[in-house]
Amino acid sequence: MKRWIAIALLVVAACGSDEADPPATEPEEVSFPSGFLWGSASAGFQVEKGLGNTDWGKWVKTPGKIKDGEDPDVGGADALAHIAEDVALLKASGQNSYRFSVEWARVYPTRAAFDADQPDAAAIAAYDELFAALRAAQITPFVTLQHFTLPDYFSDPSKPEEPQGWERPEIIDAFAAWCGRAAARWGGAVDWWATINEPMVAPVAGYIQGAFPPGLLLAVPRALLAGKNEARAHAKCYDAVKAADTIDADGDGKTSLVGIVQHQRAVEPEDPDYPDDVAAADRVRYVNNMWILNAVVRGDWDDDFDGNLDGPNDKKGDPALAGRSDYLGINYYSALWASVNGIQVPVINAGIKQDRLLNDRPKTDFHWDIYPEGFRIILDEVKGFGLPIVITENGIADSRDVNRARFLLEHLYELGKAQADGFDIRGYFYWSLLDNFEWASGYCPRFGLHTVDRATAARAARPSAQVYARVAASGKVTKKEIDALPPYVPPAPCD
Ligand code: IFM
Repeated sequence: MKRWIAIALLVVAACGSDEADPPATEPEEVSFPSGFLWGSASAGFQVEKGLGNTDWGKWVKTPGKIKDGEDPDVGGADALAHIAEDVALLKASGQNSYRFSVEWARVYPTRAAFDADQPDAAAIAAYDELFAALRAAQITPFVTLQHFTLPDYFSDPSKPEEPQGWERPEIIDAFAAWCGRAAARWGGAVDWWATINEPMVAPVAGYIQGAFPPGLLLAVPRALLAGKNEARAHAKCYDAVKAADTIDADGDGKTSLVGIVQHQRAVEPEDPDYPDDVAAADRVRYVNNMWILNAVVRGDWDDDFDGNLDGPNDKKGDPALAGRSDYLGINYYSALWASVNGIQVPVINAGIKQDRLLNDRPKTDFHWDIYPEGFRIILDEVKGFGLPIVITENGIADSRDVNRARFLLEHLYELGKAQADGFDIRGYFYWSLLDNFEWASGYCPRFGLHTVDRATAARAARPSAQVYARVAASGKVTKKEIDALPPYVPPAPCD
């Protein structure tokens, strides 16, 4: 059915009805429990320098791959040289937790060093300094073990025809070894571990959309292989961290909480009245939001990604995978449209759009919809797993800081309502602490609560950092304060 006919029918139905539903009452205030993690997130490659020995380090040097040829080694935040300053920013903006990654390739710069377990002394010293500074400031570290980058001795985008990173079978045990060693070294400082950040994003962006290394288009079988190996690597990493980290870092009775971090989109059919688009959205939602969680929580292995467990290589409740997430790390930003029009991704048989969606929602500088209500949609999808949830990322590209306060409060309000409705949400990490290197988009989108001067690396708080500080201090968001904020204004895209 065409969209306008459907709208007309809805209008007629509404006019003809005598009994309108009473408007749903929205709480005046939502609140979060004490002990809630209030933090922000970052990732090594996006804020550190000197990671040229990674797949991304090579990729950024490849002409044409990054907007304006930008490179984190030039004009970046250089976070490991600004540890005290960044910890002070966390403190000043009321945060009690910080999510960041420790970089495998920094700690083991070469394959020989990795094989011999000879970590780089300067890398260890830098991360030790960060852990010590966080401890002194009573800020809980939340540590990601892999955030998109892989050492170049496992992933070399200059040879895209060869199996890359997650496609290579040996990466599974190698990654588990890295996880175990990191957990043994820093387990005394860390209780919260995240294994792999956004395991579905890297294969989709790298093998289907061509925006991440190895830069292939529609190479779906290779993408799916990478995704499968990430699921297996996550499970082995989980076991390795559990075995190596038996220290309760903060004395709360828990030694290590290990989880996976998923990027969930509120997946919608481009035309909700067109059954083929509705079916396409169901397929995309399943592959993007559910496939890997089914695998590592329930052990349900859908080898051919067809949505059932009837295939010859499918498995129900595989003990090598099941039960490998103590919490679900959820990154939520926005909506995604699926349709049977446009370029179709084979196997999934759908076209996907996440930028410039043609609807009335306000947009970010990155052309993503601002869609706080979508938070509840993606939370409802994962409720059945029965696990605690940590919002490991949520944020807005907003260089002028004109929409961030409203974005933040509206999303936290939705989260607070979900919590009141029984969701067990343990923390919220705003993306990001600082403006940083946004992968293929370079320094263009500005997600930070703090700006970073490209010439001097000097940081400065944006006004929204104080809005966040106020919420973290009170543990509350009220409708009144949201209503008092100016409405969203049109974005200022940088591209
Ligand atoms: O910057 C990224 C981050 O690395 C992973 N999650 C989404 C963020 C914004 O695109």
